[in-house]
Amino acid sequence: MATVSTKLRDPIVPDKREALDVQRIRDDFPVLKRTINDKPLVYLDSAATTQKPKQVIDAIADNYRHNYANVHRGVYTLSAEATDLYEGTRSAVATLIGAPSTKEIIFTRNTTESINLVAYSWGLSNLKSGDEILLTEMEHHSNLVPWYMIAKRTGAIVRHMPLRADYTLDLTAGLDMINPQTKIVSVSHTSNVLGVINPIAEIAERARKHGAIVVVDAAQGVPHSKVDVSQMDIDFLAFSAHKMLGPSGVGVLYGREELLEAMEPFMGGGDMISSVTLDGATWNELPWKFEAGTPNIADVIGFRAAIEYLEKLGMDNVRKHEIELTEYALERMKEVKDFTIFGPQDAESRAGVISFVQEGVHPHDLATILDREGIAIRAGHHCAQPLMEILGQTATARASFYVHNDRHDVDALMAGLSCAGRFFGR
Ligand code: 7TS
Repeated sequence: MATVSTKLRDPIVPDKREALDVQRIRDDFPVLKRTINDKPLVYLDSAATTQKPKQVIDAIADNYRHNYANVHRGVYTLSAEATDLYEGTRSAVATLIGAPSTKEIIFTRNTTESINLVAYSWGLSNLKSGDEILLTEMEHHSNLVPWYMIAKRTGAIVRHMPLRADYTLDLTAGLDMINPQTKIVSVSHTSNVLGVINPIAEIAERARKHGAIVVVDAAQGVPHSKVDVSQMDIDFLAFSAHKMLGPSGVGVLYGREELLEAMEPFMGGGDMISSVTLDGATWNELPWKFEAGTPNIADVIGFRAAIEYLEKLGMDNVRKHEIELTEYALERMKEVKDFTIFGPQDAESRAGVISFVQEGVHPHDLATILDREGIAIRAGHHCAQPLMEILGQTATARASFYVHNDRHDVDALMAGLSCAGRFFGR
């Protein structure tokens, strides 16, 4: 059962040079007042999903309390209010990612559904036997499996850009794999295991020369830095609200308008039609053509509060804060004996997600021991089994940072690691 601690950590005197005032941010997250096993919660699993600030929790509750009704249907006041709030989030998303039009923003359930939408809707109509789908060796299963499924149905071939020994993408070899047969290049913005940030604009430029479309899995990108679809010149971008302080059950697909116009709907039902007769149906305008059925109304509305929260902090400050913290963590991790970090060692060129193994300690055992200390990290294959095979691991431990983490959390992790080391006689 949850317990609430009254005094959790020493007050920090905010340092003017630091990008974020973490102490103030922490006050916004009710869950951070919890203890786990009588220890203050140290949450280091934001790459899996983020905790929610009270602004987001309140926005969702407010909608249910005051403005909840179905959207796009009713002429009555409550439905008009809910529709305005729902569509307001769409505008906020378009602004956040530099999309020219709200027609290009489709709400889905998550990144996974967004990628499936592109795979099924664009892929099934445009791919034929012998066409190539180019991915990378560092993808999450949600940017692998949908393409395997579509390749099976169309006869297209899936290829993977390789990694270099330093775990970054081998861009020279990767770009050479783009050829006239390549119809889709689908790449993660940031690896959820390695923390590698990929050179999307360069990949997109080469893909465009060969007429391939570019899909970006930005599940770990949009939450942590300024991501602009126009600057990267890409066709599709997928991400999830729950990894950026927003609610679970809301995802985004950005799609270039002319491509979305030409695509068939992914799912059929209410709201996505213009008219239906006994003989067939015609489709609604963008973006609603791709939003069949009653959407996740209150959570989409709550997502806006998350975007506003991040924008108030400033995405550049969010990124800077994560670099500072990652630099500190990488430095401190050098103290640990027989310790391997999978990913670049330079904080400036990577994200704040650090995968590691400690020799002689299974990652799951490590995560269990850390949990006893109130520290939440992820252990497992992180839904990237092909990458695990390349790393020669069945699992890694992984700590990931967000806006409410500070050096105290890294220090707690390091104390936990040495405690685990002692436990396993290292
Ligand atoms: N792509 C990447 C790069 C991810 O990190 C994840 C989730 C997804 C896609 C899928 O997102 P979803 O919202 O559709 O589930 N990554 C993780 C993780 O690293 N641990 O748990 C989920």
